[in-house]
Amino acid sequence: MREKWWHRLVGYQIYPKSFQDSNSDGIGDIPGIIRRLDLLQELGVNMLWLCPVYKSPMMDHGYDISDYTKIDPMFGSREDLKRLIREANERGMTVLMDLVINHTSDQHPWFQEARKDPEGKYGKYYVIRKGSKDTPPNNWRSLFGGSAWERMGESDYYYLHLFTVGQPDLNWENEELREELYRMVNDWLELGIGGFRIDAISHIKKDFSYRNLPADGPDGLHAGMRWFRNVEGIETFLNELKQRTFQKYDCFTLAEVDDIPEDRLNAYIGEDGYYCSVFDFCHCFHNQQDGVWKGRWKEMLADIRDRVFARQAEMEGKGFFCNYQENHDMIRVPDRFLPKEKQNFYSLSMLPVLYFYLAGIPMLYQGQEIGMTGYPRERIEEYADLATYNNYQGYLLDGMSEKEALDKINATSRENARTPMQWSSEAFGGFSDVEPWFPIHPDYEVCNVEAQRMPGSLREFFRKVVALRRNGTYEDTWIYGSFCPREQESRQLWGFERRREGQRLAVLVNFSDEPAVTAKPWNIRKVLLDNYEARETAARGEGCGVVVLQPWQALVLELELDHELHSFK
Ligand code: TEU
Ligand code: CA
Repeated sequence: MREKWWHRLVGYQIYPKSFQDSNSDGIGDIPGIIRRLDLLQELGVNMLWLCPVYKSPMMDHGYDISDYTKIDPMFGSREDLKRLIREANERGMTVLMDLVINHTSDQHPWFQEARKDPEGKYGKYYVIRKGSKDTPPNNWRSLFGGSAWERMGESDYYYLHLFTVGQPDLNWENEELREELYRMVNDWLELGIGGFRIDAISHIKKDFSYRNLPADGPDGLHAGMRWFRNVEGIETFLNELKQRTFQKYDCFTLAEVDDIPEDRLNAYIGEDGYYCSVFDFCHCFHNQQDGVWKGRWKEMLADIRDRVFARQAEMEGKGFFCNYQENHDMIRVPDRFLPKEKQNFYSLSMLPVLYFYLAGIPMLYQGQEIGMTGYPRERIEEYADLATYNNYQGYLLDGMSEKEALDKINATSRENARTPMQWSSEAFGGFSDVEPWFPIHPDYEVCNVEAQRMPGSLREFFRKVVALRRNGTYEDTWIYGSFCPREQESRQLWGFERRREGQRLAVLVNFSDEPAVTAKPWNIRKVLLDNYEARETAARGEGCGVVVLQPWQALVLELELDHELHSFK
């Protein structure tokens, strides 16, 4: 595999609205991010992905862009962004912006023009179709609930919005529009960013080969994914986008694409793929609080392991997934993977070890390093997100009581991950000196960065996890080493090796609350990381024997090279 600069990235996602306020308006901003750069450097990451900071009416917190060329004044100015890029670079970090080009805001001047003349130049920038007074062009359901179509005034025209009603989908079939987008993308790259996280890009091509489908819910609508996700023909757009923009800058591109069939992985993220990397979605819909996994967290983690390992095998030697456990669209991982009563230092510290040493680009989300969790609300009005409201309405329509619907929202809403960052035990967690736009989790008094800048804390453990991933002695094996699953028969252990000439590294984690013993001997040369380090745990076997693990014990190991090295695979 040809080496690339971005193979060495370890990312940290920032949700700017909730990261750090610098001008006392209760909203996080770019100068606030700059103020916290030293702490990010201390954590050890070398790539920052900023969720959108462009001009936006904030119907979807910035994923609805009304001017691609401007920074929203709420977040600061173009000068602030330039300073952030410079200061991040000085600390060895590169900055990714979010690229949202499946849709704009309905406040974008293009859409304002389209409203006036749906058949005119700008009407052709969007996906507009004729329906009739009460009947939209088809019964697709928006990804965020309700019809995906919105009527344009009193006319027969409807516009498509796969996301909120304030996010009309762009018409990628229109070359003129594509040219505008490429120009814009190149302008941002000229500013010196390291690349983009690319939003919802799997949806840019739509297939209109049907009108209505049988309803799949009480709302009479149909989820329609296969007509607007990874649709045949999207490849042409993706190739063109890459050639006209990213490729010229050798930038890092990380796309949000779900459900790529194995036979297309190479086209997507192979050496000459459309993108450098894509998020691996394979665990995203696992939540021990909800759905099929309710109350079955151990089985769930075993299932996640099997899926992640299968994905690793599919990807071996082809390219790089981005591995992560949290983002701004999911509840926090302690709540998703572990019941409340099982959340403690040991269980939380084993979580990053599960994914940081897999093949791919590891990514953290703000607050993950201190173990932030969700803040269940008592009233639906305490949520701010439109998608969350739509889901709530959907649950009521499905026959749930208000209490049941709210419980489900508390257990699943993506807004749980969007509470303000907890920096210190000061008022409002040091996030702001005024009431934040979205209430901070009351546990900030104990769970905060300042309290965890000391030995034995979760954040310190995350620092070690990152440092070991970037340690020059092992880094090439983490990046380019082969992947070999181990202890796969176990329902408690998450074990694998990474091998490269002259080096065998391994991860061995007990993801359960009971002690565990390996089935096979592990030929340990050196323990590189152990979340029980601070305690006496002589139980661990060294040398040639089987390994006994404490509940939640997470080990990163260097193994002896031996004759088995070649026969294992
Ligand atoms: O999310 C897109 C989204 O909701 C995905 O789960 C989508 O269903 C997936 O692409 C399916 O393949 C992104 C952002 O992360 C989210 O915050 C925004 O609200 C959304 O796009 C709209 O911009
Ligand atoms: Ca602010």
